[in-house]
Amino acid sequence: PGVRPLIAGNWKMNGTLRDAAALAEGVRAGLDRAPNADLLICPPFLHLHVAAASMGWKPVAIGGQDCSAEANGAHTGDVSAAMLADAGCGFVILGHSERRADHGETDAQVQAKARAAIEAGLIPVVCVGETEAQRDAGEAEPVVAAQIAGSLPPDFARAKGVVAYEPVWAIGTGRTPTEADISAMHGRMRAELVALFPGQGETTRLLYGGSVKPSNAVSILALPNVDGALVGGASLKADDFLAIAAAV
Ligand code: G2H
Repeated sequence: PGVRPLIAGNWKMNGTLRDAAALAEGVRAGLDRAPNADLLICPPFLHLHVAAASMGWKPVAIGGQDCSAEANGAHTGDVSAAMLADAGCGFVILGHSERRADHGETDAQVQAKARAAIEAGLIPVVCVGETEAQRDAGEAEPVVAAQIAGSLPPDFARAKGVVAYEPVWAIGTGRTPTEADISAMHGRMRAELVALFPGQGETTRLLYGGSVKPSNAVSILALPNVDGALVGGASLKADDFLAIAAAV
């Protein structure tokens, strides 16, 4: 009851235009398997348009995997939030650990991007998560709490922003935290959100991400304060993605 789950597919940097069209069509064709979740697919920039078109431009939401903090102008190689909205996006993933690692994105930069996304009418999906060394040092919760405080702009909850917890050591590795660890972290994140956004943080959607697959989706998605999943590898097969979405 309350928050409708969101199952988001992060396609990362994979596939061809033809693959993107086929994958989007596969998800659309199987939609009735997942009546209890909202679905979101996030193709690479160049594949957004073909994915949106084969989706029929609606039943499944489309998102980018990043956007610029700037509105327009001399920013070679960047893509603005307004361009994503114009291409059919309703969402954008921001601050994924791969962008924080590959491009040195900081909490302040992620927050600026989230502001730009909201300004353009997009819903930001902001990713947070600790490294293995931080977890081993017992710092996982304070690290994630600091990322939340630093990466979310003041109007984040009002704009229906989504937060995804992705422990860096669980991404693409096949390893997942224990259910107790996920519950504890999501409980802490909920408390941080309620403190930051009283009256709104209670219903901010909190996704879990990191090696979610059909075989672990039922147990992860049943945990308290887990309002959906951000799925990488398993979102590249329509059947697996739909099986995860059917698990809520
Ligand atoms: C974490 C996740 C999706 P995967 O990056 O964002 O990827 O499911 O492959 O671990």
